Amino acid sequence: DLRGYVNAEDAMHVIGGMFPIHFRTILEEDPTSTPPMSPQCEGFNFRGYRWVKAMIHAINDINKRDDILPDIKLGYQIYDTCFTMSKTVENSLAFLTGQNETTPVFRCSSGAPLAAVVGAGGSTLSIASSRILGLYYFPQVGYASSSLLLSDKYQFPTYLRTIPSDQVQSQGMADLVHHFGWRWIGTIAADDDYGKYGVKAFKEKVENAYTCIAFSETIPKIYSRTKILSVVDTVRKTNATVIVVYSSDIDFQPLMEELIIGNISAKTWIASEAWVTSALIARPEYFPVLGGTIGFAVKRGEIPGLKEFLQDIHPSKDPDDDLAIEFWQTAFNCTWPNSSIPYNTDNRKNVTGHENITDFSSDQLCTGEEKLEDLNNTYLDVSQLRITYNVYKAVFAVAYGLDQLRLCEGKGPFEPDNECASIDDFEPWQLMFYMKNKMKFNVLGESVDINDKGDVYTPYDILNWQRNETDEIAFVKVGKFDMPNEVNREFHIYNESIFWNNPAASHPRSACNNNCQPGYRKGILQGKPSCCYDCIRCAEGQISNITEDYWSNEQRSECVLKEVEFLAYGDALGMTLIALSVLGACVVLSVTGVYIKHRNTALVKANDRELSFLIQYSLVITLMTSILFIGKPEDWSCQSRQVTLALGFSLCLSCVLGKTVMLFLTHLAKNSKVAEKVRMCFKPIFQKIIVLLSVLTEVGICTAYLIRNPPRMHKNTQFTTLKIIFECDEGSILYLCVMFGFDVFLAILCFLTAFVSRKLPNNFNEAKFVSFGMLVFFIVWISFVPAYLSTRGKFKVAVEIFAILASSFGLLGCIFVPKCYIILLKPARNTEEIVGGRAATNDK
Ligand code: TCR
Repeated sequence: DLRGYVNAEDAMHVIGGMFPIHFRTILEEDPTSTPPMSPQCEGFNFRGYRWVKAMIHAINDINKRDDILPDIKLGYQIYDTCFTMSKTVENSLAFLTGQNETTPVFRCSSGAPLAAVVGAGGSTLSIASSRILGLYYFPQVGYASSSLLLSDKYQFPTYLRTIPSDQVQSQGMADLVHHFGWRWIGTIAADDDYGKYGVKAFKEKVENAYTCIAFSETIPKIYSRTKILSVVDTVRKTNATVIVVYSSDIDFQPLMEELIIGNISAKTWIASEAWVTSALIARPEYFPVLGGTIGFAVKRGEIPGLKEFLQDIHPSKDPDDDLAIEFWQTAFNCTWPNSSIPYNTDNRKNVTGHENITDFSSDQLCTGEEKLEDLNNTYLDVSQLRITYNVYKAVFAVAYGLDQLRLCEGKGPFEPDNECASIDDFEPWQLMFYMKNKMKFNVLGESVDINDKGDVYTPYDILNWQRNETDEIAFVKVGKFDMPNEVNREFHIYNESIFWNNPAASHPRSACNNNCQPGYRKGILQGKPSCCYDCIRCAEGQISNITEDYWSNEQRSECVLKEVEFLAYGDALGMTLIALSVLGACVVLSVTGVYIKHRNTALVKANDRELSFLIQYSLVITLMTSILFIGKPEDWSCQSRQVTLALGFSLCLSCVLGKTVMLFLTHLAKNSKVAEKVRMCFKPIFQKIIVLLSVLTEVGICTAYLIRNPPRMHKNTQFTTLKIIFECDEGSILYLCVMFGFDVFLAILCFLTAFVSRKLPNNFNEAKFVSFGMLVFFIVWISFVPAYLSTRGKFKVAVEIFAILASSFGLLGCIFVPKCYIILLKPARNTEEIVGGRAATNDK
């Protein structure tokens, strides 16, 4: 059993301490065959030993000072947690009961009351002990437990710490990952409250649409080779090149051994605080795997006099100081004469390479002449005092709390009558009162500010593992992360000074798959994280995001001008249609020619010659408007085409109406005297007035249309992404309907009047032919509507031109062809007698 120094009998207050001086307990073969005993520990931890020394050094420093706790001597009582829960719980109970069932490793007190406890190293241990100590409101200051759980003051009301919570570190790691654009990250966590909650916080902060977690592994707490090998396997198989490890060095080391055996390289490791500067991991032989590691380390400090204090150790100084002997034996690999203290034992089962109980004790005896200066060992390395510095601060926090309690005079905070607690005799919870409030003090010129959650916010150094000239690992500071409070943060990194451990020695990429090549886009993979995607060749036109006039090229990697569609003059269809309308116009003109030549014959003169010429003229107009429909639409052509067409038709139909109204009146006159009177008064001028009024009405409608909401040229990309269809947006559909509706109205009037008088024999059955022509007109336009609505693009325009041509030809054919036939081929019938009713229809 191990005992500490006993001196300083005048110590008035004792500060408890818990440190991992050994790595593990020795597992009992069959624990029920003997009475229960506190297990033995093995695996000497130089680093933990240094922390212990730092605590003692801090107490010595405080005892020497006059400004803090003058005339009050502090003592200490330090236990070894052996990095295990059971030992820690046992120690906590010993602190509370004062019963020395377990012997403290260090003790410097006269049995004075215990004021507070510094420690328990790892989070799991702090949590376990804090649950017990918290019951009695016993103050506890942690120096290395950074798990976020400990910020919860409902569960851990008396826990304070001098290390920032892992919220800060996880945020820093997430910022680092985002800074380098890594999108596919593996995580490995120790199976404890540090690893699990650290990784959880990291995941929450790092994950976004572009950044995903490739795998999450845990390192077993109790050594198991199979479990470790499965982690190695995952690391080997993954394509993530960046791996975050949240673990203490002690837990990580067995995995590290296997990674070396598995020869896994070209990964960038992100180290958490607990192993980034650990001598256990930062070994030259691990460099092939771990070189280039980037890690977070809490702020470094210098503790004056610590180096000398550490060096002031020799087994012969105190033959009862078992730890000094064990230290000496382990450091120099020799056996101290007449000592029964074992060292370098390893009782783990199935450890890599060696089996069961092995004893590495050397036969060589220690001489006591060994030189500490020659020793290259973490214990003496004071270049990276980070956690050690936290230990120092933690001791000061307790001292500062005690000092506050001492300073209370007169009115105090405690019930029942606002009393002060006496420094000579107080309860731990009374000290807790002072430690909870306004914990702001100075240690070695640095201000320490413990907030109401018991947390501190200190900056982190970002370290990079590089090799120095002597082939050792150097921790090069490549950046800084500071989070002075929950919201603000500052992240700086000096990219150039980073060493990257990959063949290219360059900043690695980490993504689930390669970036999609130009011409490919991301496609979701079912059941995979959003960072893993398929590269799918872009569909037609998908690159086009610059302007809609552009279209993807063959390779889909750049934009080319989109194909446009409209009915061009050069098109076969366009040319045919133009030819047809020109032909139609020629036919009409030749009819006009015939009419002019035979202008004095009865047939031409019958029923108003001028109207016939106007009809011919308007047919030329309507036939020629089809030319406006062809060609690339422009605003002007869109506006003129429908209007011209409507006006052409209204002129044509109103002239026809002028004629049929006269026929209608003649028809009526046959049956009634009144109608005969009306007909007699009806002068040819009235026919022209009908025409004028109709055309003026239509002009009015057209003008309103053009002013209120005219058609415009429109690039239609909705219908098909392949092309842009150039078309006319008709503006106001209402006006359009009114405009053509008026034409339809005229046509219906024509038809009715003509139909009623169809039996009239005069004018060579003009009424019959007109009603027939109107029927053709209706049929064409009625069938036009569904055809028009169901076609797209240039064919839509073609359908309309067809309708125009068909109706014009229909009118031409029905009204003029029979007459020309008589004029040209049967001139004998072209006499006034035969024309018949001449006097009736034409008052000349
Ligand atoms: N927090 C760890 C333990 C730990 C540690 C260390 C152990 C930290 N830093 C350095 C050894 C050395 C950070 C925990 O469990 O909370």
